[in-house]
Amino acid sequence: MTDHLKKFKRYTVTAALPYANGPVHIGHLAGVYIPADIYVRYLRLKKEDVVFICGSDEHGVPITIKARQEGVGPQEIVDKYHEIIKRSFAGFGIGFDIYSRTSNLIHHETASGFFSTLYEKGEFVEKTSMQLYDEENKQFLADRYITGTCPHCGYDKAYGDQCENCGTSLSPTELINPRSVLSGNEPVMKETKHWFLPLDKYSDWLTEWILEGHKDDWKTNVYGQCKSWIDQGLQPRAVTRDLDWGVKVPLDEAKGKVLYVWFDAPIGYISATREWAEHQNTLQEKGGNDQVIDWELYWKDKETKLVHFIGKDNIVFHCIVFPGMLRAEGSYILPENVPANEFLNLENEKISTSRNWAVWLHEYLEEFPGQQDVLRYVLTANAPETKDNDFTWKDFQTRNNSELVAIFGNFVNRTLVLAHKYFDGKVPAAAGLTAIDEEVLATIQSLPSRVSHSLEHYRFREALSEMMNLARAGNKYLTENEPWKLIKTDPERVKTIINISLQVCANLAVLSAPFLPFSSEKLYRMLNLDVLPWSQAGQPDLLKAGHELKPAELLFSRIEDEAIEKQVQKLLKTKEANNNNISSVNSSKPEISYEDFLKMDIRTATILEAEKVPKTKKLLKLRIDTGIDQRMVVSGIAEFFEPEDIIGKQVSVLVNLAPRNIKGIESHGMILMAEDSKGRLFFVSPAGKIENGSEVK
Ligand code: B3M
Ligand code: ZN
Repeated sequence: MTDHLKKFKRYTVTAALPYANGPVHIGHLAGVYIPADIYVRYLRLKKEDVVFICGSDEHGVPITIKARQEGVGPQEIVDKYHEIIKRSFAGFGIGFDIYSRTSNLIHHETASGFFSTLYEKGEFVEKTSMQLYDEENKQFLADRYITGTCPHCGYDKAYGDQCENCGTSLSPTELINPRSVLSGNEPVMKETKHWFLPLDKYSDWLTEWILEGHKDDWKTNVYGQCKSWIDQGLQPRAVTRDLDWGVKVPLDEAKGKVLYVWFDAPIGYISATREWAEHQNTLQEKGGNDQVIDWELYWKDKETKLVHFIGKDNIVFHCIVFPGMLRAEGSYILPENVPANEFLNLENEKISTSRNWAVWLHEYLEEFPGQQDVLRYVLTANAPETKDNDFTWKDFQTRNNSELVAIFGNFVNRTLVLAHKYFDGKVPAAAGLTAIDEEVLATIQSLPSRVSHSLEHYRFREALSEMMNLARAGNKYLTENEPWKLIKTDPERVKTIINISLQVCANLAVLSAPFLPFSSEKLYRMLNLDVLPWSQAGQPDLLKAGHELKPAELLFSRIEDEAIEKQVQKLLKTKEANNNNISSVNSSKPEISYEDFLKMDIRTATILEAEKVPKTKKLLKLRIDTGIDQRMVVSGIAEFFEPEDIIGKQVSVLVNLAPRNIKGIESHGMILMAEDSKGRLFFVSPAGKIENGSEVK
């Protein structure tokens, strides 16, 4: 049965645990945390029993790499970013019940216990395999610790697991010229033992559970990825790693090994739930309450609906691997839905932490104080729900000024101001409803179920736009009825108009709460109302006649061009810095003109004879055919090449270099060589046989 139709007793909602190796940005918010927060706020308003779980993912290789880069230990890194991330989420009102961390003891115990259970049940297969090893550092190398040239696009800083230039997933052995990040040496192969979860065994079950069972209720992007993984044939997955940072593998024979971060991280949801329950129970005890929260109900009871909010790069782990683990364990429920989003780009470019191409949440909070809802709104209105989407500062400004300010804010403000002006801040009574009034009341009544329907199907953009339809309807109602004119001729009628407008405001306070919690709270305050449950939405009399209102406050304020320009400039600076970086890395020499370049006459030539220059280690004396002539060249390549090996080789030669006397031999030109970072030399040879004397230009 699809998840939208089933009735559940309680909800466990998780949001992906961000890696604590950097701050969080708008891509995180748009992809995961805002939709999750909207969903949870909605459930809470419906008075559902829900726990909202998140925390920092503090293990894994990227963290150890970041620590190396910054010259500190991994613990220092995670301590720093855990705090920054936690504060950013709180700043945007993401209302987790707990924001935990996987370095907590309770997590280590839970994850290691989970592994032991599976181990004892015989759910793993053990395999020894050959893995890349750095002999100098005496350490097996995680994929991220190996760099080399991408076989697909030629990018020379590809990682062992992925090329960040062309996006292809790689395995370290595919890299051309692989190097250890630790020592710069070429890694060697060494035998190591690991434990694998045999996902191939779960293929039939996954087909039935996802491909048949969730065809209609999982998002097409999620379903599609699952299908393609399953169709490709699932392979056993290693759940352990040779690494010294993480949850230790609880086996004597596994010294120096930790659980793979993708094994321990999702268990982090469970550990965090346990931690939350323990904490709640302590609070309750202190308060003399003996009602005990049982964390297991949130993970093991069939009447609990488990929903994972994630980004699209996490789909396989949440839909295939983690469910496989839960099933292997046997006592857990499975996710009912995994509403993953696609990616958000920034000004038409992929958001990138390493290139600093992002809008960082902690910076936004400082630069746009009190404007959290604006970003929440824009990121929801433009959420990458079905495809990648783009965030631009221009669009941010437009949506604020012409939607939040001009429609929602303007309507609420006019209503409140008029209520104070004409009726002394007391809700006037409505009487003698006209067709126009009935129409607005019908909108009020019909919207909650529409918003609910969209939210329950994880269509947050649609839900937001439905909510805004109410503001739009209110705005239009006010504009068309012009109470500011009618007040002179028909003050009775104005009472009804303001009453109905106020009812729209009250309904907006309820409906906007999941999306714009800060503004909704403000609105409740102006209306002098306590927060209402979702079940009250849709009613035409949330405010009784005579009810006293509080003074009007501005809900939203215009964002001016200067503020936007400042952000655009900031991004331009980033771009400049990135470009400078590239040129300083790539070239250590001053710029030359094209004319300078044209002065060099470089030709293809063939080595005819080669011999060592006596009493030198490095020099070879070469006779070459340049196509123009035959001549002698002395070249410092003797450490890398045996004379007999290079005879007949085609090379490139700078032929118009002024003759130089080297060790008593006149050298007429220079053989071009490429030198790698280890100082090894390679000929720069034409890719195919070509006549001597061909110009290289
Ligand atoms: N930390 C990956 C990510 O941030 C990972 C998510 C874990 S969720 C259990 O994309
Ligand atoms: Zn590539």
